[in-house]
Amino acid sequence: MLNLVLFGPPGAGKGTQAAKLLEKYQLVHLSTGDILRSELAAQTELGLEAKKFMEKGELVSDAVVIGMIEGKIDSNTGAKGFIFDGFPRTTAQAKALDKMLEKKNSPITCMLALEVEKEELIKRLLLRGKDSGRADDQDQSIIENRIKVYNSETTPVKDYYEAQDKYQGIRGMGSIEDIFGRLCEAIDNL
Ligand code: B4P
Repeated sequence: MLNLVLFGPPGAGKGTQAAKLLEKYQLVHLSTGDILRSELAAQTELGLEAKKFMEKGELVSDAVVIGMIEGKIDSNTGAKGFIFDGFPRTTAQAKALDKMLEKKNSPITCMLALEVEKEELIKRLLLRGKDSGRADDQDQSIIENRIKVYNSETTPVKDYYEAQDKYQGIRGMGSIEDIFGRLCEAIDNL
């Protein structure tokens, strides 16, 4: 199985590149951001609880996100592999994911981390906020908070995979096609 963690700050292009990668490599895409937004749209209890955090640019609790992902992994028994997008975002989530995959005998193959400068992240997210209707993309102070939370709570996840010799940094600046090419090259060389 090919199990990839697509990593990077908000606006790095994770969702954008995941959509292209899953088509090419026939993987199942698990985006915790997308799952949480669909829970919110359906006004479930989980979605309404998550909303309080998402609208401030804070992380939703580990227990909620881990439970959600576990359910999705279990319901995709025939998958050739997974692209984890926006997850794990804390070291506790990374440890929980390792445990879930251990049970299936198919560990994370690699973490691919998109590296993008802060000014570019803010520019991309504000642009998306104009037409997506996503509240967390429309306010620069919420975007700045998401980047701050990423730097304090999420960057340690990089060290976690680096210690397992599974980390690869990928330049995330430039055109979507160029970045896709860099990701495919890294995957094909695994
Ligand atoms: P996410 O949905 O993961 O949102 P994101 O970090 O903003 O990244 P996304 O993947 O959507 O954007 P992308 O970079 O592709 O999280 C939202 C919230 O959910 C979090 O703040 C948190 O509250 C909660 N959450 C999610 N997962 C969680 C977890 N595991 N634990 C706890 N809480 C969690 O794209 C951004 C924009 O850039 C797009 O408009 C795209 O078109 C554009 N773009 C992409 N590549 C480009 C390029 N090369 N050039 C120009 N524009 C580009």
